Amino acid sequence: MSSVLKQLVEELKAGRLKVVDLTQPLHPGTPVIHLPAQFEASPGFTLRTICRYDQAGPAWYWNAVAMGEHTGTHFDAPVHWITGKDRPDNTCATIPARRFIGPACVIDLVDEVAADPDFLLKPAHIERWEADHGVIASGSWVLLWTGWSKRQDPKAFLNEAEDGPHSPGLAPEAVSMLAHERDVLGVGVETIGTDAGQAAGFDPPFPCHHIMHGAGKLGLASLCHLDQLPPAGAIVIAAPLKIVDGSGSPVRVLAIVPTEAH
Ligand code: 23J
Ligand code: MN
Repeated sequence: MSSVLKQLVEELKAGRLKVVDLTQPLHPGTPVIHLPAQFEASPGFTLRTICRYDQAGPAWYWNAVAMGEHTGTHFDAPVHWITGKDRPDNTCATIPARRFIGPACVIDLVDEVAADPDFLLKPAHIERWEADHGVIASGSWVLLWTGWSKRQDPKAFLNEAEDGPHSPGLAPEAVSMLAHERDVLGVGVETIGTDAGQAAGFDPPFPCHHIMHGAGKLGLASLCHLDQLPPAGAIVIAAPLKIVDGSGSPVRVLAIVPTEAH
C-alpha cells in the first residue's frame, strides 16, 4: 500500500485531518437562479415518495427526485457554456475523474462583501493572496470565501432588486488571470452561480462562465462552510453525477483539512 494513502487513513483516524462538508442541504426550498424573463427557467428540486413502508412497498422507503442540473450546491461542466461546447471531455460523463480532486486556494473576501454585495474579485486581490501563500498552483480550485452562504433566507440569498440580482463574483480580468495565467481547475463560490448577480450586463456577459468554460475549466456554486478551510493546504473533492451529455450536476463537495491549521 502507498505510504501516503496509509498515512491519510491514519491521519483521518487520529483526527489530524478532518472532512468538511461544503454542501448545502438539497430540498424543495433550495433556491434556483432567476434569469431574465425571456429565458426558460430551471426547475427546482422536487421529491416524490414512491413508498415508505406502506402498501406501495411494505419493507422499503424510496423517492423519485427531479431538478435542473444547476440546482443547489452544483458543478458546472465546460459544455454548460457556448464557449466550451467544442472542448474535449467537456461533459459530466467525460471529464477525467482526476479533475474531481484538487488543492484549494481560499480567498477571504468576507469584509469586502459585507461592505458591498456587488463586490468583484480583481487581479490585485489574487496577488494579495499570493503574496501571503505563494502563486496559485495549476490544477487548483480557487474558492471565494464571501460569507454569502450565511444568507439562509432565499430572498437574502438571491438579493434581487428592480435592476436584477446583487451578489458578488469575479471581474473578467480576474477570471482571465485564473484561467490562462494560473491554469486553475476552476472557481467555486457561495452564491447561486459562479458569476456575479449583475454579470448579465458585463463585457462579456457572464464572464466567469464565458472565460472559464471556454478554457475548459470547471465551476462550483452554492458552497458553504468555507470558513472551516485554511487559505491553503486543503484538498477539495467534487465529483458530478455521470450524466451522459450533462452540463452540470448537483454534487456533494468535500474538503480534507488539516485540523492544526485552524
Ligand atoms: C445559465 C445562465 C446564466 C447563469 C447560469 C446558468 C448559472 O449561474 C449556472 O448555474 O451555471 S449565471
Ligand atoms: Mn451552474
